[in-house]
Amino acid sequence: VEASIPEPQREAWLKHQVGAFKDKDGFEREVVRHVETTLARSLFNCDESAAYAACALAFRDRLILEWNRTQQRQTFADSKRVYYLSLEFLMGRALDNAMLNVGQKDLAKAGLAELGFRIEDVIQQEHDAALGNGGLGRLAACFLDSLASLNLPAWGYGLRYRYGIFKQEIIDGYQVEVPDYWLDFNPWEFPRHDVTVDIQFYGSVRKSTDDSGKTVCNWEGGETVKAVAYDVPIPGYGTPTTNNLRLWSSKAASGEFDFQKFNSGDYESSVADQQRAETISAVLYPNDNLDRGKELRLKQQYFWVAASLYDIVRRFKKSKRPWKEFPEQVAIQLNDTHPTLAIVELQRILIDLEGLEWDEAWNIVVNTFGYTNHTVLPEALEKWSVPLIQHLLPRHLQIIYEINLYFLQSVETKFPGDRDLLRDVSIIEEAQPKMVRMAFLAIIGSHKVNGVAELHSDLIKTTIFKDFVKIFGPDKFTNVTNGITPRRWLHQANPRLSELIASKTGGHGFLTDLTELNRLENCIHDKKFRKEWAEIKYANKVRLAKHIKAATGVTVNPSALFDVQVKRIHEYKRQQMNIFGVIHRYLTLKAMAPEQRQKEMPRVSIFGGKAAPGYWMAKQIIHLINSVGAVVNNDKDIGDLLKVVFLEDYNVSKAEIIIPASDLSEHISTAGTEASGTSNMKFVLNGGLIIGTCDGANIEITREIGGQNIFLFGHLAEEVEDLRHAHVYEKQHSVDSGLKAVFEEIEKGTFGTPQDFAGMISAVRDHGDFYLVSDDFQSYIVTQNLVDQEYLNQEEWITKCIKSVARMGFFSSDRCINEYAEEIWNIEPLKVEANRPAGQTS
Ligand code: CR1
Repeated sequence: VEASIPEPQREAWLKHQVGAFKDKDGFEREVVRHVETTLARSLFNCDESAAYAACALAFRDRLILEWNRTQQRQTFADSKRVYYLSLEFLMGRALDNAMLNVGQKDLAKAGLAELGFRIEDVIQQEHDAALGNGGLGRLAACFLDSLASLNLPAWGYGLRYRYGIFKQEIIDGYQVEVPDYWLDFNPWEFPRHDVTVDIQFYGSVRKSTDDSGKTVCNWEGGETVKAVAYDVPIPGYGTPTTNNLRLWSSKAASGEFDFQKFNSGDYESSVADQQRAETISAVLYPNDNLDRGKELRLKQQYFWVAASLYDIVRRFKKSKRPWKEFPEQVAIQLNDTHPTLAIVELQRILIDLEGLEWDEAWNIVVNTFGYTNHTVLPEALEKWSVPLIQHLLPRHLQIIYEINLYFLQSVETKFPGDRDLLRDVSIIEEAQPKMVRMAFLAIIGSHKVNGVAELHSDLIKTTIFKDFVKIFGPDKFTNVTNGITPRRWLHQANPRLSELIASKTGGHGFLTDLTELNRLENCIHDKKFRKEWAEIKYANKVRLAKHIKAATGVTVNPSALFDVQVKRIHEYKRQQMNIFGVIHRYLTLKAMAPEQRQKEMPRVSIFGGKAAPGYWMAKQIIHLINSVGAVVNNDKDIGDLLKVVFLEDYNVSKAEIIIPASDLSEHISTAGTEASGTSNMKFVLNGGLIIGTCDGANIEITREIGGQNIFLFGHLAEEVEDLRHAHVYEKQHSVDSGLKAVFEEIEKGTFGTPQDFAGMISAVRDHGDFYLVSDDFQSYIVTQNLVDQEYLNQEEWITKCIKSVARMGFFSSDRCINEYAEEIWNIEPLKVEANRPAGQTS
C-alpha cells in the first residue's frame, strides 16, 4: 500500500500520518483542538454536547484513517467483496462502540475526566441513528459489526433518510408520533460530493438496431435525480478492518434549482423541483412487517438499488476482468425483498448497456445474488402493481416479464401441463390490477435463499415457497439462524457483567469467540462469583428503576421481578396477551386476603415499543397498557406487588439500559409467526430468563441452554392452522374463563372507557382470534405462576441464568456471518497484522 505513494513524497506523507492516540495527552489535545477550531467554541463554555462533538470528531479522524487503509488493502488484494443491501440499518449510537472497538475507551475516559467530564454523560449526548424499524434493521447493524470484526471485505448500502423512525411520545396514554430529525450534527458520516450517480425514472423504451443488426432497448426521457454518497466508517472490534456503510441521499440532478425557471421569475417552482427530488430519501417508512405499496417507497427502492449497483459495477470494471468473473468478485445479499429490483437492474445493465447476451447475463445475475427472507406474514410480503412499475420503470417491467417467461418455460419443461403450478409460481399474480410478487422474483434471481431460524427456514420450504423447492430442489434453500454482536449487546450494554465474565474465562476472548462463554459452567458453584453476578443484575435494575422514575414518574422496587416485553407492537407478537395477563394478575391479587397477598412475588411489568402510525389495533394495545398502569400503580391494596410501566420511545440506546436489567423477558408470538426474534438472544446473554412460545429462535435457544432454563408454553406451530380453522368454521371457540373475567373487568370500565378497547376484545371473542390469544392464555398464566415460584428460589434462579449465559455462544452474529460467508458468499477474510491493541478493556 505504501508503495503507491511516489518515492520523493513518501517520507513526508508517512511521517505525518494520523494514527491511534498515543496516550491520554494525545487524545486530550485532539479534543481541545476540535472544540476550539472545528466547533469554534471557547474552552471556557464547553458543555457536554460540545465535549461529545469534539470527542466524536477525534475518534472519527482515527476511523477514517483505518477506513482508507482498509479500502486500499482490499483494492490491492483484489479480493471478492460482499455487498449487503438493506433499506434499514438501525445503528444506535456510535461513539461508545467506536471507542471500544478501537480499544481506546479507557484512555478517553481518563482524558475526558481531566477535561472535566464523565464519559457516561458525554456518550449520552449522542442522537441514535435510527434508520430502521426493528429486528430487520438491527440485524443489519449487527452484521456490519461482525463483518468488520471478522476482517471480511464488505460494504453496506442503504438510504440516508433525513428522518429516521419517528420519536414516540405518550400523551394521555396514547402514542403520538414526532419526526426524528437527526442530522443537525452527525459526525459519523462523510459526504462524498464527488461520488454521485444520476438515477432515471419514468420515460419510455425505444427499440433500435445497432451496427451488428442486433436489437437494443433504449430507456429514454423521464426524470433524473442525483444520488449523493455519504460514507459511514464501520470499525471492527480489535481488528485493523474498518468497512464502509454507504448511504445514498437524493438531490435534484439539475443542481440547486432550475435556473431557467428562476430567470423567468418562477422561483418557487424551481425550488419545488429540488424539494421533490429530496423527498425520495426524506423519510423511513415506519412499518415493521407490513407492506403498504406506496409509490414513493418504490421510488426509494429503485433509487437506492440503482445507485448501489452503479457503484458496484464501476468498481468491478476498474479491475478490467471479463464479465463472467463478476460473481467471483461480487456477492450481493438482499436483506428481504426490498432490494429485489437489483436483480432486474443488473440484468438491464448487462444486456442493455454492456451488450451481453441474455443467458450469459442471467447466469451472472443468479450467481451474484442471495436472498434472505425474514417473514411468512402475508401482509408483509411485497407486491408492486404492474401499472405502477410500468409507469415508473418501463424497461424494468419488460425485463421482469422476460425473466418470468423463461422461468415459466423451464417449469413447463419440468412439469408439463401443470397449469396450476404455472399460475402459482408466476412472478405476475393475475389480479386486478396485476401484481409483481417480489419474493418470487428474488428466489428466481438468486442462487441461495435463506430463512433466519430453523423453524422459519422449514416453514418457508413447506408453505409460502414450497413450489419453488419442487422446481429448484431443496439445496437452493438453507437456514442461517440470526445472531447478535456480543460487543454491543454484552460488552457495551453490560460492562460490569462483561468484566466479571472476562475475569472467569481468561480474558475478553469470548467477545470474539462467544463459545468461550462455556467456561462459565465451571463457576456455577463459585460463591463469590455468584454473589457478584447477583449484584450486577441488581445494579442494572437500580439503573433501570431510575430511568423509569425519570421517564414515567413511577417508583419501582428493584427487588421485584422485572418482567419485560420490548419490541414493535404487533398483534402477532401478542402484547395484548401480556396485558390481559397483567389484568388477570391484578384481579387475582385484589381477590386475595391482605395477609395472603403479602406472600406474593412483587413484579414490575415493563413494556416498550412503537406502533406503526396507521396500525389502529397496535395503538389500542398501547393505550390499554397505559390505562392499566394508571389504575394498578395507584392502587393502595397492591403497592409494590404489581407495577405496570410503558417506556416511551423504545430504541437501541434504551435497549442497552433495559435488557441488562431484565429478570424475565417475553417472546410470546403465536407459534410460526416470529421468524426468529433477536432480542430473545440479547436478554439471555445478559443473564435474564425467557417466557416464550415454541417459535423462531426460541426453539434453538432452548436446544442450546436446556429446557429447564426457559419457560415455554402454548400451542405449537403445527397446531395453529387447525385451531384457526376451528375458530372460524366449527365455531368451537370458547374463550378461556380467566380471560373472560379480564374482558368483563375492561367492559366494566375499570380501565377507562370500555369503547376504547372494544376492538381488542372482539378480535379475540368475535372475530376468530387469529393470533390464538384465547387458546394460549391459560397455559401462559400457569407458566407465569411457575415463574413466580421459581423466582422465590433465588439460588436456583441464578444457577439457571449462569448456565444459560454459558451456553449462548451459538448466537453470536460472528457465527452467523461465517455461515453466510462460507455457504452463500464464498468470501474469505483479508488477514493483516493487527496494528492496534485488540479489545482493550473498558
Ligand atoms: C422478523 O419479524 C426477525 C427479524 C430479523 C423480522 C423477526 O422475527 O428476527 O426480521 N422480519 O431477521 C421482518 O422485519 C420484514 O420482515
